[in-house]
This record gives sequence, structure tokens and C-alpha cells, in this order.
Amino acid sequence: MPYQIAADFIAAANHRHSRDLQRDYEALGERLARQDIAIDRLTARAQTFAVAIPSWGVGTGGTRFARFPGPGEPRNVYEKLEDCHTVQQLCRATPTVSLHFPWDRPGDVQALREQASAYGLGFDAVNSNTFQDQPGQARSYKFGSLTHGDAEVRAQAIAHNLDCIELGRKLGAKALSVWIGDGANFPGQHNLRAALERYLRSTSEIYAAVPEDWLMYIEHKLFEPAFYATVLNDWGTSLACATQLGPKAKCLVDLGHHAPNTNIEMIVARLVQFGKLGGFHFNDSKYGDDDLDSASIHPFQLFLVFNELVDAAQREGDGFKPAYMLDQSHNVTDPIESLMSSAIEVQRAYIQACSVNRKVLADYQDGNDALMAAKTLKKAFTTDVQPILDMARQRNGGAVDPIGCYRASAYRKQKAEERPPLKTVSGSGIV
Ligand SMILES: [Mn+2]
Repeated sequence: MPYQIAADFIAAANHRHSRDLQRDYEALGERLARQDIAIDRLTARAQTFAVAIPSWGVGTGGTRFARFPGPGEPRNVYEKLEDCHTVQQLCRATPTVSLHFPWDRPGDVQALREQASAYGLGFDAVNSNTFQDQPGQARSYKFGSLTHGDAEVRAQAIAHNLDCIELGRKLGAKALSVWIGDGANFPGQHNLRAALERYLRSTSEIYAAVPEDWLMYIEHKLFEPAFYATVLNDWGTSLACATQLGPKAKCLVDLGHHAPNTNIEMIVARLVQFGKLGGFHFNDSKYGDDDLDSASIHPFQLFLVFNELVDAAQREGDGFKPAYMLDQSHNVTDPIESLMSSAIEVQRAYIQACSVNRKVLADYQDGNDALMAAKTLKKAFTTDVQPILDMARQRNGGAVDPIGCYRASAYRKQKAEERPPLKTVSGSGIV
């Protein structure tokens, strides 16, 4: 039986924090009450906030140069689920897992579904992979997949996506995410328009197989691995393609897939306005698609993204449910710690955005009071909502101090003993 952190271990750890947390929570409650904000309403929102874990996130990531594996890394999809369970057990904001095929293809699909269910986990969007070749694959994706000039390569890539849908159906997933690395490294390498025409033809065939109660997320990316021209390169192209594909197709925004200094919150507002915002891949970056931990570089940007999302939720009502997932590469940290920390940072941005006084903000906007409008947002951003996040975790049965509790449990040491490294380690991706 694999090691798990015991519930009474978490309860004992929480007990040591409970008095300080109660005091901090009451002090923040008083402060928020002066702004007519009921702290328990924010806590209730934090308790229902959810962001999916990518199965590849529990393994150590890598760069273009090397990967330095850590001890006790999961060696298969079942062990990945174990780690996802631990993340959720402690931080209570990550109830679903997003699988990537063929990396996570289970031998027994039903057994995997039952294992997830035993852990209290569900499955988020399934991800296809046509950006690398698999052993024994008939045709290579070296020069593209869904947009390749050769119809047989395209057919193979389409068939893989249909297979992903079928696996996802059996697992109870409700969405397919499609990111392709297709593009050109040299001017003239491919015809810019013809490549996108092939993209639309291929994705139309996939779209036709997407079940009626599913969504198909298409994910744009400015560059990399194609360094001159990526086929689905920006949100405008993504919006045009999702519109042409139909109502089940929506745009996925990966925070790292834009040029530096791009106003991403504005992209969010645009996609919401046209009904095409599918969801997010959260991460952070300094230079490119760095896949750093969420809010480690640009916490204010993350807050501004959520400011748009909270505004959108008010306007659009219950039907507005973008999919949230972390998509990070943990190269120098324990992946479980990075995932817990990142999930809480995304949750923090959401709660800060929920505490914006939207009536006051709208009045300043109407009165062209730029300074006070900006300060209204800053006030929410600079409010330390940590006691709300800690209380939400405690009320949901998680750990008040997830990383402290995780380290004290020696989980990683246990896994290092249970999981001796395999000779060949399945690929982790930066997507
Ligand atoms: Mn992504």
C-alpha cells in the first residue's frame, strides 16, 4: 500500500496554527467589514475555487538543455495520481487532473477511473500530443502534424485526437485540449495561409467527433518550437478559428504564450465579450514561455486577469465557467510544493479580485477619475487575504500550512523508497 499522509497528521499540524489563524481571520474580517465586505462570503468562494493539475506537472520538468530528475518521481499515471491526491489533500483547490496522451495512456481505463475516484479526484480536459514522435509511430511530426503538407501525417494526427476523445469519454472528462507545435523556422518554409487552411480542415474533423456536452479548447502560442511562424500564433487567429469551428470550440489562454508585455487581461476581456474564452493554462514568465510558478514574477498581472474574470462572472451569470489549469515546468523545486503553492497563488488572485468594490470602481470610471479607479484595484490587490485562504483550506479539511505539513510528513522520502527510478523515464513536456 503506497504511503499517504494521514488525516490526523494534518489535523495535528493544523491545531498548532489554529489560534493564530483565528486571530488573523478576525482582524481581517473587521477590516473588510469597514468596506462592507463579509469575510465569510469570500472564504466560501475560496472554498469552491478549483484549478486542475496537469499530470505532467508532478514530475520534474526540463529545459531545452537538460532535465534533472528528483527523488521519488512518479513513474506512471497511477503514481502521478497519488501525487495529485497529495496536492489536493493538503491544498483543497485542485480536485481534477488533466491527462496527456499518450504519456498517460492507462493499460486499464476503468481501473484508472476507479483509482481517481477512490482519491476523490476527477478528470479535467484531456490533452493530445502531436508535437513529438512516439516509438513505433508510422509517420513523423518533424515538419508538422495537423497542418503537415502530407495528408497521411494529418490523418495520423487527427486519429490520435479522436483516440484521446474516446479515452476521455471513458474517464469522464468533458473537454479536449489541442496544442500543436506546427510552424516554420524559416521564411518561405511553408505557405502561411495554406498552413492555417490545413489546420482548419484537420481541426474540423476533430471537432465533428467532439461530444455535444464537451468543449474543444484550442491553444495558441506565439513561438517555440517554431521560431519563425507558428500556425496558431495568437489570440486573434485562435478566435477566428474557434468561431469558424463552432460553438463547442473555445480559446485557451496560456499565460506564457504571448509576447513580453502583452496586455493579457485585455485579451481575456475580448474573448469573454465574444463568448469564446475557454480557459487558462496558468504559469508565469519573465522572457518567454518560461513555465515558472504562477505569480512568481507578475502577481499583479494575474490579479488583473482575475479582475476581468470576476467582472465577466457578474455579467454572464452561472453559464460562465472557464476551465482553469496549471501548466508549469518545475525544474528546480519539488513539483508537489510548486503545485500547491501555485494553486494557492491563483486562488489568491481570485479572492483579491472578488474583493474589488465594483460599484465604486464603476463610479470612478464614469467620472474619469483615473487615479482613484487605479487605487480601487490596488486596494484589493494589496489586501493580504492569506487568512481567508488558510481558513478556506482548514474548513475544507486541508492543511493550514500545506508546504510545512508536506515537509514534516516526509512524503517525498517515502516515495523515493517506494519508487526507484526506471531506466527510461517518460517524457515531460513544456507546452
Ligand atoms: Mn499550455
